[in-house]
Amino acid sequence: MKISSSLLLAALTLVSAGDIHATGGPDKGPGKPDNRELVESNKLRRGLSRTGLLLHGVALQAFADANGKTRAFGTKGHNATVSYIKGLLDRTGYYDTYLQSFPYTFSEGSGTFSADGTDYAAGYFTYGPAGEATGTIVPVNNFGCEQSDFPAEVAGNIALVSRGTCEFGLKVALAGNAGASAIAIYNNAAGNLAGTLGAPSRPDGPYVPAVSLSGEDGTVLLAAAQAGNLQGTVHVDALTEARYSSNIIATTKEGDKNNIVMAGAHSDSVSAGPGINDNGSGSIGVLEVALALTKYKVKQAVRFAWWTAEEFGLVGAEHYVANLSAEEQSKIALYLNFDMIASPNFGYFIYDGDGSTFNLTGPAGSDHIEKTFEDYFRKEARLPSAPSQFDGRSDYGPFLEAGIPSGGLFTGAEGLKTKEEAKLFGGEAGVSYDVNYHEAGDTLANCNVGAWIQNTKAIAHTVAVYARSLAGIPRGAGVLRRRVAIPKSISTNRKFACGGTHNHNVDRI
Ligand SMILES: *[C@@H]1O[C@H](CO)[C@@H](O)[C@H](O)[C@H]1NC(C)=O
Ligand SMILES: *[C@@H]1O[C@H](CO)[C@@H](O)[C@H](O)[C@H]1NC(C)=O
Ligand SMILES: *[C@@H]1O[C@H](CO)[C@@H](O)[C@H](O)[C@H]1NC(C)=O
Ligand SMILES: *[C@H]1O[C@H](CO)[C@@H](O)[C@H](O)[C@H]1NC(C)=O
Ligand SMILES: [Zn+2]
Repeated sequence: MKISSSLLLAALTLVSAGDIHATGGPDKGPGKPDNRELVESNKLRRGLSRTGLLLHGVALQAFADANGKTRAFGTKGHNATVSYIKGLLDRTGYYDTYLQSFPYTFSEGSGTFSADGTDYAAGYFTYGPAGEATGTIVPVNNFGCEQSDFPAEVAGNIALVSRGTCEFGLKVALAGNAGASAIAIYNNAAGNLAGTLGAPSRPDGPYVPAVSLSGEDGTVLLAAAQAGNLQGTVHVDALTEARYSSNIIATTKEGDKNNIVMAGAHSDSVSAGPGINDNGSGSIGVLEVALALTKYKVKQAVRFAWWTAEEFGLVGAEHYVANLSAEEQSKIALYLNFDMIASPNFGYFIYDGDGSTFNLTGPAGSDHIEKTFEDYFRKEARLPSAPSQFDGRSDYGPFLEAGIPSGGLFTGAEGLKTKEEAKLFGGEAGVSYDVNYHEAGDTLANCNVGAWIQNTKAIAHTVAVYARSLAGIPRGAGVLRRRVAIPKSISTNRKFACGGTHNHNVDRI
């Protein structure tokens, strides 16, 4: 699909004139009877519009284009996204909205690496310091997770170590302790590596300039370094600074605020790494449902959230949950997460909340949410679905840790579609769910609009079901919520797909 500039103009004109979705809301004018009905799945789904999804997509695209091609947190493109979403919600009069603004350390950079005059493709680790170093490339023993793994010769030289066993941040800090002038970490499997040091600093030692290398290059370099006297140069350019950005929180004015149905997505895109972009399908799907809901009454209050800084590690959602008192947490009946919902080679994946497939069971009620989605796909949409690993590595993680039942949808990322999945969903087996992702070109053309619409309908269905009734979700004073620890060993390695925001930079190990 080609999005023309006239469609963009139409989108922005419509949006600023308030022509889309401005009809809902409790304020129907003086004297007019309020004849709105209780929300119902079929009706809410009929209120969704394909044009709405596409127009919001065009708007977000325009914000990115006008602001250095990114909507990463801490940039004007992200703030424009936040203003756009909040503005549309406020116009309905249906929600109490607020921006939860807070500072977080922003980091971006790039790295180069060469050895004996040959350049190797190198990546930057989020939070790595800038700097340049030249010296002998010294292999580190084991995985560089113990100080004793670093031989004395790394002092003043470049440490070379494999990914694995412990966090990148620990390897870099221990290299700093050992006096290394820089470190190169190579992938322990084929392919490139990118990740984060996890925090701007850590107590184990000082960071030194760090670059990532592919598994293939790492193997070649290790052999050459072991053969003797391999000279290398590491160069890192980096910017690290505190930046303010905002979560958007919108709660229906109506409904039981002691039993809140919550749904969220994140509003930031990744920063402009090579070939990395985001098209916000999850945040737009949630927005479209939030706008359609304004025509109806709700029994339970419904709260929508658009999180900031997911790219930097679920920061917005973590900040939100950490800032809730225990009482406020207990008022949230459940949380629904929508992140990547329009991957081009998609599958309809539902978080495995009951642990039946991936053995991580959510707080009681998560099983019910999974079943609600499954039943919807099977009986209403008449579409296949499959379970998706429920690993807490998106914005629902902090909710699981707080014992709040959670669920959500996912259309797949960099993983390869299996033969069975291709039979089930169509598309190509042996190809990534997001194969088009890295191609430059039209944003919306990269999204599977059909999957996007189907998933947005599934969001609407689930919101409608739980806004009417919390049957199946344990509630009440006697209910003890089981907090679920997110296993540290799970490394998501998820690049994000069209509209997604799972970022490779989230990997810490
Ligand atoms: C974005 O919004 C936040 C919160 O209002 C503000 O503090 C920050 O300066 C803004 N950032 C940019 C880049 O405009
Ligand atoms: C949440 O943040 C607000 C504003 O910073 C603060 O006043 C409040 O004490 C925080 N609440 C909790 C429970 O952390
Ligand atoms: C499932 O998880 C539990 C708890 O983490 C663990 O004890 C058990 O061994 C796991 N089972 C399988 C089949 O992986
Ligand atoms: C969406 O992705 C395309 C390419 O895949 C990119 O050009 C565009 O800037 C992205 N849009 C947004 C809003 O991030
Ligand atoms: Zn994500």
